[in-house]
Amino acid sequence: MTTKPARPTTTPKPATPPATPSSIASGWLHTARFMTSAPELHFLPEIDVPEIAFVGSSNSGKSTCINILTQQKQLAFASRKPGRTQHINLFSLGKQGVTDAVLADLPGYGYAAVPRQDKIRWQQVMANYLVTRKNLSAIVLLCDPRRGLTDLDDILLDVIRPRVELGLKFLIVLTKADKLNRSESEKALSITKLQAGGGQVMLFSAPKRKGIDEVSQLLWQWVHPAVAANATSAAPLEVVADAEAGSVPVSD
Ligand SMILES: Nc1nc2c(ncn2[C@@H]2O[C@H](COP(=O)(O)OP(=O)(O)OP(=O)(O)O)[C@@H](O)[C@H]2O)c(=O)[nH]1
Ligand SMILES: [Mg+2]
Repeated sequence: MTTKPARPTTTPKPATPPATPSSIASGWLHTARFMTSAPELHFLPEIDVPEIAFVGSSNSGKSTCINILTQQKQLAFASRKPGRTQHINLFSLGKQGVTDAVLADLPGYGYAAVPRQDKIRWQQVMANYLVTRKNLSAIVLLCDPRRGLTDLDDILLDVIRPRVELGLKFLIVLTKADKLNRSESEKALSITKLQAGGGQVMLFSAPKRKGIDEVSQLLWQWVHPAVAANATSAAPLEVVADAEAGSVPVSD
C-alpha cells in the first residue's frame, strides 16, 4: 500500500521584497513620534542620541518637510500662516521604540510681522541652541529657492561654521522646487552649492514628492554611518510610495 504525501497545512507566504536603502530610510523615518515641545532652551531635555535640526526662514517649509519625510500628516504643525511653529519641537526616531535619533523642528526666522523684541529674543534662543546643544549632530537648512539664502540664513551659516568644521553635518534643502522650472531649479542648485561652501544641497518639493528619497537616505546615513558603509552598494534604489504622505496638504 502506498501512502499519499501529506498536504501542506499552511499556504506559502508571499516573498517580502528585499530591503533597499530607500525602504530602510523611509521605514526608520516613519517611526517618528512626538517627544516634547520647548518654549525656551532650558526646557529641552538632555538627550544622548544625535539630533537633526530643521532650521530656516519662516514659511520655508520646515514642518511640511518633517511631515513628508516621516510620512505623517500632522506630526509637525505646518501652515500657510508664517510663524506657525513657535516652540522647539522634538520628535524621536527609532525602531522597536528604541530612540536612536531626534528631529528638531525650529521656529522660522525673518517673519516681518513679528515684533522686534520677539525677533531678537528668538534669534538669541536660536544662536544659543546652535552653539550649545550638545547632541546636535546635523542641520538641515530649508530655503525657498525663489528667494535664495537670506541675510539671516547667512548669519546662521556663520554661527554654525565652527561646528561644521568640527564635524557637524549640514544640508541645504531648496524647498518648493515645484515653483521653479527645470532651468531655474538647476540655476538655484548651482548658486546655492557655491554659497554652501562645499556643503550638500538638494531640491525638494512636497507636492511633487521630489527629493524625499535623497534627503531620507542622507538622514539615515548620518545617524547610522557604520551600517551605511557596510550596506551593499549594488542595492537598487526605489521610491517608496506612501499614500498617507502623498496626501500631506501643501498650498503655498
Ligand atoms: N508649493 C509648495 N508649498 C509648500 C512646500 N512645502 C511647504 N509648502 C507650503 O508652505 C507653507 C509653509 O509651510 P510650513 O511647513 O508650515 O513652513 P515652516 O517653515 O514650518 O514655517 P514656520 O513654522 O512659520 O517657520 C504651507 O502653506 C505649506 O503647505 C512645497 O514643497 N511646495
Ligand atoms: Mg513650522
